[in-house]
Amino acid sequence: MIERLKNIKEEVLDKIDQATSVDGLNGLRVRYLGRKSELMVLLRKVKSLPEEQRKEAGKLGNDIRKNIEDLINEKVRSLAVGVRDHVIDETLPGKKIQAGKHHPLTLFIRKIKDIFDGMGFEVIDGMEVEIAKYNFDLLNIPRDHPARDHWDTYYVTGGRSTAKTKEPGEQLLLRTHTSPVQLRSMLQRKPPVRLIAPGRTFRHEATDASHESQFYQCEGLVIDEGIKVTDLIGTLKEFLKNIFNEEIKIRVRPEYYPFVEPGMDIDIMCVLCGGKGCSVCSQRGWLEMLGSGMVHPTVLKNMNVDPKKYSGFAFGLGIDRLMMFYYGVKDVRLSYSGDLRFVNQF
Ligand code: FA5
Repeated sequence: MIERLKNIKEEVLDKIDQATSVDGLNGLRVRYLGRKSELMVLLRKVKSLPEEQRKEAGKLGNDIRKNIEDLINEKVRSLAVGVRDHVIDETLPGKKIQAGKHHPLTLFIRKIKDIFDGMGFEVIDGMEVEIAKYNFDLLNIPRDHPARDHWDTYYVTGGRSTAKTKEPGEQLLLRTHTSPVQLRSMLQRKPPVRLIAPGRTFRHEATDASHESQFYQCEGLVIDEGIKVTDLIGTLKEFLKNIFNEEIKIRVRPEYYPFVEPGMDIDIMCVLCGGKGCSVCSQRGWLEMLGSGMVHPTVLKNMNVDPKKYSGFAFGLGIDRLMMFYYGVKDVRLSYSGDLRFVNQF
């Protein structure tokens, strides 16, 4: 019996080695370990062997059975992994790869930068966490000035500021507009300057189709000898013509901003409704697009620029609203919804 058991072992090890499929291995399992298999029949006969052979044959038979079982299981596992990792079924349809998309605001800001770059403007960055001195005081809006009400401000307590010049007791805030960049840019420059600074701004206000509590502005600043209001209007018209590839109807309204004199708001005729009135323009037919004006002499002095020699204009363009016009987006809040169905359209 011992000889036969050893033969069975050799035979089955050979077959396991040659097996190439899980089905084949399961067949070997039935053939060599099944109730009616030769090995099992021999094992059942062990108890009738003479005493001196019984122990050796019983141990050998059980070891062989366990060995066969382990080897079959191991090979089944390795074949299954092989199927998962290495075998390619070329007839299966390919997996769809989700390509990333740029947000429409990113695309639009790039377009704005390109156009101003082409018009000879420098493009600079500002800080989102500012100090009150640059967001308000040096822009001719001292503490207690009623104009501060126009900008519903998120003040920041604790935390670290990106504003390196923070002095003790200085109030930190999320900038309410990009205008502080005017002052900061002039810390390192002398006229003539021609620059834009696109970036995020924050206001604590109720949201609707054209108002968000975070939105993008693009500050513009030009300072040189003999700069006039007509330069401001001409620059903005040229910019809009470049964006839309056509002449865009604008209207200029006097507006008060403490850091410019005279100050004005510039509206664009709503291209979504053709001036008839819709939800985006609040039924007015016009959409307020930017604030602007001639830099106030006090602000020029705060920039260390001599107002007797130089003059300048500044503007703060609402990027989100212009982007809405450009792409035909009806609600500014979609930009910040995180909804990929929105982003995937651009
Ligand atoms: C200002 O913020 C001034 N700093 C602009 C300025 C710069 C004036 C330089 C003079 C000289 P205003 O609050 O009007 O102005 O905002 C400017 C533009 O930002 C608006 O015309 C509008 O297009 C956009 N804007 C304002 N509030 C929101 C908002 N809640 N959501 C989306 N866009 C907004």
